[in-house]
Amino acid sequence: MPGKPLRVGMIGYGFMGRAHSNAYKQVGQFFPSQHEVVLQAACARNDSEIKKFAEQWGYASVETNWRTLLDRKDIDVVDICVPNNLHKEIAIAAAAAGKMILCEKPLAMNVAEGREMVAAVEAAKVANMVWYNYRRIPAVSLAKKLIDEGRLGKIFHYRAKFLQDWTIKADLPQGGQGLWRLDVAAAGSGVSGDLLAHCIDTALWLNGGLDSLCAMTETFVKERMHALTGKVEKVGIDDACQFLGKFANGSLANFESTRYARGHKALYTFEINGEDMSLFWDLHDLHRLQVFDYNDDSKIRGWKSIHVTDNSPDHPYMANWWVPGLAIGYDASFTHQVADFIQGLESGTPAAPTFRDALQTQQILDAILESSKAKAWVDMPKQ
Ligand code: SOE
Repeated sequence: MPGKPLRVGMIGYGFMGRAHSNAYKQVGQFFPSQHEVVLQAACARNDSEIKKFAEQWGYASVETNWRTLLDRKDIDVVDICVPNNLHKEIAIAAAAAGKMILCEKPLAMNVAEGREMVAAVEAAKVANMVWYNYRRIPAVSLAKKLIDEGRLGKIFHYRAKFLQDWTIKADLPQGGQGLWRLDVAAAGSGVSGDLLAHCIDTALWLNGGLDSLCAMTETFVKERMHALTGKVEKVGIDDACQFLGKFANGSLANFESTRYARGHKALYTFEINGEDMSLFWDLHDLHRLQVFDYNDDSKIRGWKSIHVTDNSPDHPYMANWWVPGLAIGYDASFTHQVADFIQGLESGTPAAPTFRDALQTQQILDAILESSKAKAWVDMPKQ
């Protein structure tokens, strides 16, 4: 029997539009629920591109104006997959129209915008979530389980990096399709909001809140041609970013993100060192969690590599996939996020990160830019 329809209105059609659409298509097959996801409409200004996208992914209709999409009675949930400078306006209007909202990360351009978005979804009482997908890679979710079971003991260090190398060329333009991430007016920030935001979201989830930080950012290429104006313009984003900090649990934070690490495409890694156990995870080897357990018999003690593919409840999400030993990939993290969102609707306990949860990441992102500018430590607001 078909479930209750959850009719999606997708706004945007870039890389993330594809990642999310793929998740909507997969979720019902692997995570059956009382809901049935329906790809109802895809929306973008470019009529021919959005028609192509809708046809490829199976959306039933297209719109070229997001306000028209929000007016439609046959849309239950809006997916905001557009540059960061459009998140706030669309989210606030979507909340007013009573739509549920799934918003691409980071939540907003800055904390002030993020607060308005939180207020809007909470006043309208609409379900909401931000696409911080890496929490839902089974090996990362297993790390959460081990931490929650208290196996690490006191945590001393949390180290995370997200390294890429795709903007090294100085003649790469800023702005426009795909390259809006280099344009501060569209993105709000550079690698801090685009890459480090993922590391921060995972860290807050695994290790709790951050009390203070001291950051350094750098813009290596100071001017780039702007694809929309055709003029060479100042680059306003951070090309690289590092910060030290202290978590509320007393552990020390060491974070780095860059698009100038030649040879690295999407090297997201984190390592957590506790009194009894250390954990290490690497996106390039995403189905493995490296574990060092000091409580192991000393004769066989050492780093072990857990292949997180057992279809038992011990390995999060894996019971819904194939048979033990067979890995799933990056795309599955989005499928898990939709599955959890639906479960949140059905159980009444909203899936995280909600807009309010993601505001905490936004506060850290703002503090990074503030600290770097002032060359000073910044205290985070008490949560
Ligand atoms: C940038 O290249 C990017 O696509 C980010 O925008 C995504 O959030 C990240 O998951 C992968 O890299």
